[in-house]
Amino acid sequence: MTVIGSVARPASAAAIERVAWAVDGLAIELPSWGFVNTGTRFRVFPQPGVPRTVFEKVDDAATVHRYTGIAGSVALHIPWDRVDDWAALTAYAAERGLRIGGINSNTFQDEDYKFGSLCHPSAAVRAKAVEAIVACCGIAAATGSKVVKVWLGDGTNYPGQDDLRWRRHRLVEGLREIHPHLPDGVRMFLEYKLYEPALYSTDVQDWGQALSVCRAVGEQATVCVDTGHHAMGVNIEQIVAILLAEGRLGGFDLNDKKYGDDDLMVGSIDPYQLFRIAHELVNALRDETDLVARRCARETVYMLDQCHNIEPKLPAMIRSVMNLQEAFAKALLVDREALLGAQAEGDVLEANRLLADAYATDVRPLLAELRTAHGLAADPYRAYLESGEAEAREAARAGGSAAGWS
Ligand code: RM4
Ligand code: MN
Repeated sequence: MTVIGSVARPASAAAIERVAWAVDGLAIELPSWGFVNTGTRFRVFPQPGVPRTVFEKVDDAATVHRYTGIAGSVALHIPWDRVDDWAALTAYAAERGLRIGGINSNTFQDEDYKFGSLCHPSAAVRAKAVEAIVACCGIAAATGSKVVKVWLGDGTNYPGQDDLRWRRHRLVEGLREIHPHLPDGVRMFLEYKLYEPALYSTDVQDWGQALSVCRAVGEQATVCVDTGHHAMGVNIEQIVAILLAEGRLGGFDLNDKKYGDDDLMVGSIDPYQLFRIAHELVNALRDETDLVARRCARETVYMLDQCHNIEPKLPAMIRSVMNLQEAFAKALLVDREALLGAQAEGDVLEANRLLADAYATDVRPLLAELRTAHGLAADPYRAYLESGEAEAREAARAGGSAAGWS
């Protein structure tokens, strides 16, 4: 019911039907590392109740899924989440309604990787990095994961430090070695980031570099868009549109930022940008004339890659899932027929109004009704806060050492 003043009226059935996909089709992946203690280089503020093991990370992800109903997979980071028995971890997740999502490789926290991993001048270090990512392919096979994610900290800090062109050759060569190890049906995601930890040049710096590398590497290589990994002012939705057109958008690492790679809750700083990104995805899903983009949009993975440094982590994850649902619900409300008409006629203002109006719609009552119809709490965030689960989680996890990024 939509409550306006004291008058309650049912939300229109047509509107509910249009946004239903945000509750029964959209799938969000949660990052195991989003539940652990994180901070900035200045300080990590530990929180009570933080997971101590990968099993407890899975428990937290399962809790977010239980409240939201659409967060049914959890991504792992290797070696942070390494276990001896992958079948047991996969079964543990499945008992809690979760699949194992992307296997994120980590070739940035070892002493040997000081000057890079796949792009390192030393062939021995490059071989070690290849082996680490090939091991992630094995973990994908053992857990039923469909994605091996490669994000590299590789780059240089000073002009002249290394040969930029040869670093690129080494990158392509390394990924080509890895590609045949991807199990059937598993894609490699190559994630770009403009800078950091390298401060002068980064080897996979932007979407164009990532796309051209993927093309050179093989059919299963696709680009991952981390929304926090762009320079200020970059038109991310256009990047998304281009990657969809090329059939090479693999997935997202979702978060929001004000300045750098801030890893704030998705949709918390610029919800209009998130809506514009969602619009490109929904537009591709509806486009019967561009089958490459449509198929790519269907397979796109929506993972959260966030750090909750000062805010409580589970409520922040729940809120993030809800922010995404709202962005997609608004995008689903865009009248595509009318938009195509306005575009064909060159009616700039009407085309823009159609987007702006959809964005301005308050979709929260529609989503609340849909959630209730699916047996979920109308407001998962409030429901979690009132459930007492946060307190129980803290009490159950007193003692031991909380997990972090190691
Ligand atoms: C990087 C990048 C990766 C994430 C690591 C922890 O900046 O966003 O996706 O796995 O951080
Ligand atoms: Mn990321």
